[in-house]
Amino acid sequence: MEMTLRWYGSKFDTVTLQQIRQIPGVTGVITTLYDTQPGEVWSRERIRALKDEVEAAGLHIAGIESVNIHDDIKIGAGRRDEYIANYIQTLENLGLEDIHLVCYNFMPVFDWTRTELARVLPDGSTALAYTQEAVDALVPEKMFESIAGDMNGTVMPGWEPERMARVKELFAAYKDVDDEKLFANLKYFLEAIMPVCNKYDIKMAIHPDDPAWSVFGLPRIIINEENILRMMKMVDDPHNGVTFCSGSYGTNLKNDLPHMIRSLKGRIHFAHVRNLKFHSPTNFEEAPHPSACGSFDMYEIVKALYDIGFTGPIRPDHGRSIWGEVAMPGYGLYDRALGATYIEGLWEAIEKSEARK
Ligand code: DNO
Repeated sequence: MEMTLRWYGSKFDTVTLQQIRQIPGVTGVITTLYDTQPGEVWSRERIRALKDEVEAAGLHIAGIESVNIHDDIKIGAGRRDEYIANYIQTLENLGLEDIHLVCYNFMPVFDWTRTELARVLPDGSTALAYTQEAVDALVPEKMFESIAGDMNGTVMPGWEPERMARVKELFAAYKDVDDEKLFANLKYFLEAIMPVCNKYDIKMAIHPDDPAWSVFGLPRIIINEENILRMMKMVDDPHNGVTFCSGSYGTNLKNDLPHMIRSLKGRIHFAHVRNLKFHSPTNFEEAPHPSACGSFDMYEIVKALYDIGFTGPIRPDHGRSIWGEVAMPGYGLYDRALGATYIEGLWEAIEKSEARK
């Protein structure tokens, strides 16, 4: 595995490449062109400039998170073929710049959903949190408004204000899309892009829906082992793979995370490793990474990744806000840095004990 950190680019991130470079063991960043819109072609020049900036700081681009998918592709209407052609062009440009991993999601309307961005924990730190009760009490148009005050002036992924202003319109556009239609549209998209992925060895890594169930009645398909295996089979190409995100699949306590990892051997291209603490099955917060702080056995998760021979990038996922840091919720420096070294510690211990057997 390679330890990495997500970085949104110097214009958008409160964390610098120089800071990331000083986290022990971190050699790469997972980044994006954050100011591009879904459906747009990423130019080679902009990709190269991003690459040069990262490399000048002594790091490298380990992958892209995300190249977002235009809603027309998910809905299967409008200008979908044009947007798929643009996506293919972006993949080609990434391939030509020697970038071989792309994380994306296929969630309708909202990307990840949290109902609190700054829940105060007993130690005084704050974390992102979710309760189903809070979602049930909201109309979708108010979702953004209800959390916008805690964004610390940042633009959060999937929660861009321009997008949120169109929520009503987007809901209407998805009204005939159910799970089956969404699966079919995903298949159509994947079949179209596999040739360029094969040509440039680009691993596509779909991010799970977070939380891993339907919100506001919208279809959500990347939620459990059965669906993800169905997706792998429907376009059976090693470049059609997944981002294994423990914090997203883990929202549904029925998901056996180590078991899922083992069943996806060879198809996990990227891993997001984080812990959650549950107060009830529908009320949880994003806990510090160590097992002792949350509900997951992080050793078992990392061990499963080790056992399947995972060699891709891992990143610690959302961190709490600690030590007075003001950053994009979930994406500050300090708690993610602690997460990175903790995961590295687990990995080293597993590697050495396995070698001594
Ligand atoms: C949230 C992230 C998601 C993820 C996208 C991938 O922090 O995990 O926004 O990047 O769903 O496309």
